Amino acid sequence: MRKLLVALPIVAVSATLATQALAATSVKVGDDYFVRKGSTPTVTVKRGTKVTWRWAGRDMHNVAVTKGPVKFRSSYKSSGTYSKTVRTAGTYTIVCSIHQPEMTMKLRVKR
Ligand SMILES: [Cu+2]
Repeated sequence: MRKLLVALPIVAVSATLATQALAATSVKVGDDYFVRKGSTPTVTVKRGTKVTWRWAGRDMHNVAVTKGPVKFRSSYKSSGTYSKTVRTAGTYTIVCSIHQPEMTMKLRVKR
């Protein structure tokens, strides 16, 4: 009985870590683009994915949903990351408020 009580919490923690590791993706925040320079990129993820935007340039940018089932936005900054776990399926139009409409991306969240 004593062994069982100790073992259960460890199993629960491992399962949580495995789920988080699988459902995560990274999006580059450049000067002045998301993912890559050129045409508007589409990033497709499954519902429940933790999306992390990583600032890679030198200029100030933010991440702001202008159209989509849920609105969210980061602060303005020139380095670091912003993460959002997306739980609602649909297509999100995301811009940098300073450099839109050039700096735009689509985030497609599948069921
Ligand atoms: Cu910007």
